[in-house]
Amino acid sequence: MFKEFINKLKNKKRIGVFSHLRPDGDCVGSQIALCRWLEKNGYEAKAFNEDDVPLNLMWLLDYFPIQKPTEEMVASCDLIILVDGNAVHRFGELEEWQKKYSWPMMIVDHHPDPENGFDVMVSVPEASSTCELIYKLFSEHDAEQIDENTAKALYTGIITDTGSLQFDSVTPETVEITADLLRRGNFKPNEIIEELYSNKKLAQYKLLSKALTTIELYQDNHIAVMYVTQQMMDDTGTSNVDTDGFVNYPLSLQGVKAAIIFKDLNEDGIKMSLRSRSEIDVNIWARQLGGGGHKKAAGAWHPGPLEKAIADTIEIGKKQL
Ligand SMILES: [Mn+2]
Repeated sequence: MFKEFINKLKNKKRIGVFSHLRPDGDCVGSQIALCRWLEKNGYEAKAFNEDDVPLNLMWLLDYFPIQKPTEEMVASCDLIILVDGNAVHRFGELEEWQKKYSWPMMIVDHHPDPENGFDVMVSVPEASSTCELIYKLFSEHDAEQIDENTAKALYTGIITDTGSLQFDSVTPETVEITADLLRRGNFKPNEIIEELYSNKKLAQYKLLSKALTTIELYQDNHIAVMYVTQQMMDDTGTSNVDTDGFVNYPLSLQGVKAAIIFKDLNEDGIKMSLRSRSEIDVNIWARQLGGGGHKKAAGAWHPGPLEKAIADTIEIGKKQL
């Protein structure tokens, strides 16, 4: 899987590794593990993201630093690798710089329908996570290079991208990989879960309680909708990042096939996250709204207002039922 990838690195020295904007656990985990692999194999790796790493993932930065890129810093790279995304515009200003510097570019990713034009693509839409792919880079090359910190970074990405090994993207192999990471990393699952999830603030639960009252069912109770407004966030002293995981509440209602959370962020518009636990493909759904993602989890933006965003989204989703 990584033969061409490894070949392409020959005679290169400085490698810039980008993860997508608004990074998640899979992004950060795969970026850090890949940078550690590069450094172990004689390359000079730099990890970049324009956005801040979420608070519950900050501990991973002890294993490899992620910096905000400047044109100057990236200009000196010989090659760029993108992880957990397959369209350059998902990586911020890099898209503009690429036009000027035309670095060779490779991707390692598991989102469907990659953009054309990459020099090497390790694109596996069936994979549970990009971290599962980076694990394979190690195992194809030299599994002994998976040290304790790398194991924790990879484990984090697999856990966060699979809802703690609950999604249908999880295969027996995914579970075998996580077992191997536990062994090599010499840690217990709860150590990572505590870092990731046991850090809720009371204010977040106050916001959740408001959001729960907005749940409505559509289309014979197959589609569930929940929303959060800027006012609700202001009243509880929370922000957009505090809505993480909220969509799982409408999604777990009996009989619901897909759920959407709408976040009304005033002048920024309406941000929505779509989730499916059925044959409904929310990637197709989100693409019709100008967004995208995976079959079971996708996102999109709507200019608003909220009522129109909900009506338009239901109208599109109806066709998939
Ligand atoms: Mn991912």
